[in-house]
Amino acid sequence: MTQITSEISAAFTDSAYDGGMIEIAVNSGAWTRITPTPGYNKTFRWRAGGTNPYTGPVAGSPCLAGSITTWTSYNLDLSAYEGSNVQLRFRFGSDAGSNQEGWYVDDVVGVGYTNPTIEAPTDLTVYYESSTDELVFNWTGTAGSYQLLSATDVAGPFNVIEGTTSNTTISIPLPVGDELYYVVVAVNGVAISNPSMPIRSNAK
Ligand SMILES: [Ca+2]
Repeated sequence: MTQITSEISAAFTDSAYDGGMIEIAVNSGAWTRITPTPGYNKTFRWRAGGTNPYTGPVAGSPCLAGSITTWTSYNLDLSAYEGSNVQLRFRFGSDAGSNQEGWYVDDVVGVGYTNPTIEAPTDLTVYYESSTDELVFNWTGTAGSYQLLSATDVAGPFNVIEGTTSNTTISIPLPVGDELYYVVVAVNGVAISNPSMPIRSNAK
């Protein structure tokens, strides 16, 4: 959802001095412009006009600009990026002259996709290694990354990250204070599996 009020050219009605655009980076690559539906309504002015932004990095780029003063929905079709990790950013370009209200973006939601199902780790065990004064956790799983989480109650919430590993084992210092409960979750990007069965361990 977007609203915008920004400076446009009176003489060149397809052109803007200030405006917004959406960019995407695929698998941590370079930022490139992506076009929503409905599309951009103006182009950053670059052909003429004193100090206006014809030398800027967004020169000639399509943009949202002018006066869009009711909340308006824009859609981005991301189907071409299926299987990739993508980041989106909302980029505003402005010249040094007249300033107006600017660009508002709200209620950004992703729809129509499913996170990959990640198998929960199993067979979580723990023992105390006296030589290092550590708790050593082991589990079974096929994911590429795991987090060990703790809670003070067996029912959770398990919201303390004790460690992250690409292995199926991790060691942490024996905690001081109350004994804690632990679970392991498998992690893939922003997706997280269900937790393993919780396990309790001692503290000193
Ligand atoms: Ca301006």
